[in-house]
Amino acid sequence: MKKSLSGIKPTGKLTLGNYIGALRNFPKMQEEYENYIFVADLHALTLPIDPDYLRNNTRDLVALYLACGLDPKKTTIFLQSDVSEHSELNAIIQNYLYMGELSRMTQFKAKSASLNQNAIGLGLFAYPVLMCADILLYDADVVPVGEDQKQHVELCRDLVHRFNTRYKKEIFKMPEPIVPSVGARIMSLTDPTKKMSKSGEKGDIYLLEDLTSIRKKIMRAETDLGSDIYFDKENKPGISNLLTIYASLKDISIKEAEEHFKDLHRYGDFKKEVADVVCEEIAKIQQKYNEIINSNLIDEVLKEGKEKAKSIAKMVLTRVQKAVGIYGK
Ligand code: AQP
Repeated sequence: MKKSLSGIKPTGKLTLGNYIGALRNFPKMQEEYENYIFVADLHALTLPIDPDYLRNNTRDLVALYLACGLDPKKTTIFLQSDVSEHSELNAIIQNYLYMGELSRMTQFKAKSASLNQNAIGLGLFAYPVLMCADILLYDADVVPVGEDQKQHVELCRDLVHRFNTRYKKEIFKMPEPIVPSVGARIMSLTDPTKKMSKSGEKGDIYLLEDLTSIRKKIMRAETDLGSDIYFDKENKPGISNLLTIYASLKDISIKEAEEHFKDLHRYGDFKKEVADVVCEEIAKIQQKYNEIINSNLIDEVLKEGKEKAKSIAKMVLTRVQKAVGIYGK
């Protein structure tokens, strides 16, 4: 059976963007793939974060994984920090990636732009190295991600090619990014030229947000002055973003969504229908989340996930250690 692996950083409250671009697609993978989903808590340390906030977000994220349909019998759910092999593999593969290519990563450039240039953490710069370790430790065939993470998976592919060529053997499996055809980049509702992000502001919709507040944000979403509803990212970024959200949640194409709204000429009516679909989906998630968040299920799932993940990760790490010449392996 082919393997799929993905994860999310517990850096803040999960957004509708995280859900549509990534989380919503995770349970689909468990039907066809041996599925590994982790909480990227070491990655969460790449920018300053309050310890209690990180701990709470971690628990929330596991509860949301379960509430969104991940079944621990079909998916190995675990914490990155629980499997020390991630850090051990990171220490080896960092020698096969170059500072030039890491400094060209779009996410690094975006996240470091607003920082004091003399105090950019090494972890932020080296983020994609650890991400390569995450992927390669489980021999993942596919990695479902939103558009912003695709570049990191491409870098991982370069590393695999470089490493396997150097050791003249298939030490690492070549991973493939899976990016949703609709909804790979959901934008902020107040500024549809910016990505909706956990660390964003009032234009973002959170999975655990009050439904009335979500509805208000959608009704106030930034749009153009026209009245026709069609997809045009350049001239109608706000309408295009709402159409994308609608199409993703309805599992239809953008064309089908345009067709659905073609006779509607009032943005207010359009927004109301989008808000209905979003609130209906989020209400279901919140109901399940509330059942899970205070139960023992979270720790049980993580304990079992840790054991399963560790057994695979150990095997792959040993294979790599042998290949590079670590004594006694
Ligand atoms: N706006 C988005 N639209 C579609 N997909 C998105 N993803 C994130 N934002 C959007 C996808 O969600 C997954 C988890 O992301 P992550 O936690 O690894 O970090 P990120 O990509 O940096 O996401 P955020 O929400 O923007 O986090 P912060 O604010 O902490 O940096 C990934 O698959 C990502 O593509």
